[in-house]
Amino acid sequence: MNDQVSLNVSPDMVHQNLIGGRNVPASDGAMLDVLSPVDGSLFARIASGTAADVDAAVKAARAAFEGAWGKLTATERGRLLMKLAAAVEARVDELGELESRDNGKPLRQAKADVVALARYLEFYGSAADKLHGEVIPYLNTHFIGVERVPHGVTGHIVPWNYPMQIFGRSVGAALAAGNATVVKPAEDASLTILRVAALAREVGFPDGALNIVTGLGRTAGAALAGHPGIDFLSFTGSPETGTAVQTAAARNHVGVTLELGGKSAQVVFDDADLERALPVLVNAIIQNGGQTCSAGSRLLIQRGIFKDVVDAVSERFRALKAGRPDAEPDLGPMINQAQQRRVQGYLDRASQEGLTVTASGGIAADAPKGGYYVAPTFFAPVAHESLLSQEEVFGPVLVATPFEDEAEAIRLANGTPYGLAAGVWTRDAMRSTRVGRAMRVGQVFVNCYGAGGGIELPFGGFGRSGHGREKGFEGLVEFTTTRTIVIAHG
Ligand code: TXE
Repeated sequence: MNDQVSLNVSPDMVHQNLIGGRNVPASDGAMLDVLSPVDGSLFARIASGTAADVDAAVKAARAAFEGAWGKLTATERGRLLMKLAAAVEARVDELGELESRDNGKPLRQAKADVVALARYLEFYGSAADKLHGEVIPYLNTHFIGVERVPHGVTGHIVPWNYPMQIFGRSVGAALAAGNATVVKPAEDASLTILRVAALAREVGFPDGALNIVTGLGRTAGAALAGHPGIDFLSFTGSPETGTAVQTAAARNHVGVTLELGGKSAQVVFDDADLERALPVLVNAIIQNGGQTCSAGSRLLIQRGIFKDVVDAVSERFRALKAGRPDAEPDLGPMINQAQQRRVQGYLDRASQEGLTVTASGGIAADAPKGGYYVAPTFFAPVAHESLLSQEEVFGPVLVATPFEDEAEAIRLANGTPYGLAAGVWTRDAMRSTRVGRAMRVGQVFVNCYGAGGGIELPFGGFGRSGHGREKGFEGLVEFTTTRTIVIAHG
């Protein structure tokens, strides 16, 4: 029967928080239902964490930081992370299937996320003992050392779109740097993070180094953001919640990295290699159903080739299908009904603005009826000022806007409140460098588009896309601060 999705996971899994190395229910026993976006069915139950749970987790982390975890050398921490990387990598199928069911990602993408998580853990594990401080020349009578030290206890509020990757880049870096961590996964995608935390215990992480409190943002998330025992916060999610998290952090005078999404442009000049560009341009918005912070959601196309590119993109869009993740569709369902309605709301408002759909894909006939599927939709031309050009839809919706020349391309690309990523397509090397360097974003891709990939590459935003950097060595530095030691010796 079409509505039956037979992924290899138990339908009645019940998950508890992980606090101080123990699986514990929420302090008041409350649970949340986990619905699979694949078919809307009840799939698992997780603890609905409370402020008391967050408090217990922060205390457990502090005890670990001051105890067994804090006493490890950087090399020992690194080795544990490498062991965890190997344990994750050995479970690509299991974790991939769990993620696909929980989050709705095509199985292929979910497994790619597992591999990326293993790579993050490996990258940060191997970097743990390579984060060196400095010696500063000063007075001849003094020796000055600057050491990189962990913040202490770090809080990590993780969204649902790439749970494993975002856990890897944020928690992996924090642990490598020596912090003890408390993680609040998104209520819609907690299961793989809980599983990875269980693996961390199995490979020998000391109790309390990694604590997980699942639950709602407004309760568990807010309690973590505002907890006075947290020394640094990492948040990925919406700008609105980012503001709340940063405000809470400010009350405790602690730093925070915020990654808040984007409205990233792909700038296509008339000398671009279109054969190379086209599949990438489409994939950049379709990957993960457009629920990617660095999705290439705006196409800026030079006027002379505008019609040709729009026709070619339209042809590809018409062939796209959203469908059940185990059938390897172009895209799976949206994460939940709210997100499905949000995307539909943007499409409705676009039509009220007078926009007509240029091309759309479909929903596969065997997609379960209760799932949160949305057909990919392409609009061209769309005015730069319109809602669809300015706001992050976080769904499979692409807009195209023509430009005349380089100056206009730069103005349009930089013309939203966001600034996360950009793509530049041209065969002119000088222009690619000039335009690339004019982009007010954290990552620019020339004749390619990473759309979130790149474990080694510093990543983060300008403006409404947030601040601070994760990924790469830069991400490791972010989870440290410095201590300067001045030693008089003469
Ligand atoms: O985000 P939230 P939502 C964008 C995207 C999407 C929109 C809404 O445009 O359509 O945000 O998604 C926790 N204090 N992105 O509602 O609320 C929450 O439990 C502390 C972009 O899911 O930001 C979850 O763990 N925490 C994005 C996390 O914050 C709170 C990824 C993200 O949820 C909280 C996701 C609170 N008051 C959404 N309220 C990206 N940058 O990739 C919620 N949370």
